[in-house]
Amino acid sequence: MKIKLIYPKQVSINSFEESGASYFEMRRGIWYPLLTFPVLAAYTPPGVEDIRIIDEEFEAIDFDDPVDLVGITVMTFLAHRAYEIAGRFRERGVKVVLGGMHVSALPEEAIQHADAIVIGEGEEVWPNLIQDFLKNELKPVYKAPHLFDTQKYRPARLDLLEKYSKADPSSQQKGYTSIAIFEVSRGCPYDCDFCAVTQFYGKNYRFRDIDRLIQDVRNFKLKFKTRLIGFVDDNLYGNKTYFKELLQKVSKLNVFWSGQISVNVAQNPDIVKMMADSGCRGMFVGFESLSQESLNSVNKKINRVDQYHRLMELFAKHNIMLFPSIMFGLDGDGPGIFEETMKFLNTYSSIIAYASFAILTPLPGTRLFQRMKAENRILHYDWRYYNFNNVLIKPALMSPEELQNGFEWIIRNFDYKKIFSRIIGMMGTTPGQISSIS
Ligand code: B12
Ligand code: SF4
Repeated sequence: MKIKLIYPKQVSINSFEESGASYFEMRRGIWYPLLTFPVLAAYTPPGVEDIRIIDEEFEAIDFDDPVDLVGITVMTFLAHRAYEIAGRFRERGVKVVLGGMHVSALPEEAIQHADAIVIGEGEEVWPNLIQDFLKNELKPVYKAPHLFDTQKYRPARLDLLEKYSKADPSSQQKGYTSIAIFEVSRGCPYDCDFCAVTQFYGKNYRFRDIDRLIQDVRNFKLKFKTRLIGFVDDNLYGNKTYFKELLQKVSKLNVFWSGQISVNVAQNPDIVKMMADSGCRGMFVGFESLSQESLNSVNKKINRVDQYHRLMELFAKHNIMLFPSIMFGLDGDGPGIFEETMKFLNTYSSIIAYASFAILTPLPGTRLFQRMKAENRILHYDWRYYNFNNVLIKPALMSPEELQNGFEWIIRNFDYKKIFSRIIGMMGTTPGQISSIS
């Protein structure tokens, strides 16, 4: 049996992409992959001789390739392309399975484009789905019976992505800068209105057995000769005790690492120091807004604007670079928010490796979506625009044009040119050294 697992390509719909080109290239190009398919592949039962991952960003899909089953992951803004791909395979009788957050949020929509859909996490239903397929008894809907028990986590098949890994991270060659990504936990104890994570993975923070995780990293390090790793967790700071134990064990690995964390880590300077000591070189942090009123309006309760400077200073002290994530168009945002944000970022530009800017987007399945729909504020429902670059909600304190223009202004004027050198610098090493194991 031959299976293809496909990440659809982003077909952009941003009016100003040309002028903000470097920004969009950065957003797509240099990063790491999604762990979705390496994880799923680890749960594929015997009987499947050939399983391949195709990332359409890097490789054209061969629709004529003889294949028995196609799996596609669907993010909201990629749904249009995902359905197109599904349609092309189904035209010639190939069975297609769709999964991912968008499918779980809107199963009735997704099922129209697939032979089977998976609602929720895939680990437990995927083996059953394959068995059913082999018996010619594929069902239309597979729903995860409960949240996955992360203690049963299997090492992800990162080897399937090796073909897309850049030999030299600084080269212009297409591919992921690093495929050394790991998952420590699922879920988030917080519940921000705009976020799909808590709705999908639950408020219950579930974590992996740390020793097994450490073993996975060790094995990877030996096989792929790299010291640069990333954790894709939404919030590594979901459980303080667990996080401390993780840091203690990671510190023995002799790696450089990055991940995502919530602002409230600033309340605990000892932990920030431990992060640095264990090899942390960069963190993606959900600041979201410089307006407390805006943060409150989306239930981002853990963020306190008066802690932002403290966090910046702490990270600077420990030489941890920041990847702040900022959103515009929240209900407390007036036209002055763009300059205010730029001023804040410029104050700390020496420790900012990259900033991710977004326009508040009502992802289906979130509370924000329900509320905005009820208030009749959603401007349209074409998912192709749901890529965080377009105005989709009538803003409360400015016009949609002011919001779009302000967003474009900050992207054009924030300095992205030195990003790569900053990131390499952040790792305290040069590209050649990154791939040399110690
Ligand atoms: C790592 C990550 C990134 C990385 C890498 C992304 C990439 N290469 O595309 C970076 C930082 C670059 C990134 C960027 C963005 N991301 Co992102 N990202 C993630 C993150 C944190 C982890 C993804 C991951 O590996 N998860 C672990 C895997 C195992 O979980 P999973 O994908 O959900 O898969 C499981 C199930 O869903 C299911 N499943 C999924 N697909 C399929 C398919 C089949 C066939 C089957 C059977 C099962 C199945 O089975 C899997 C195992 O249980 C997620 C949040 C999250 N926790 O998932 C957000 C997330 C996926 N990102 C999101 C978004 C919106 C973006 C951006 C648009 C953000 C922005 N403002 O620009 C950009 C767009 C990037 C792009 N591709 O153009 C949203 C998507 C929401 C949605 N409804 O579509 C998420 C969910 C975060 C959120 N806050 O809501 N991202
Ligand atoms: S803290 Fe981050 S991951 Fe957690 S619910 Fe809020 S936005 Fe989502």
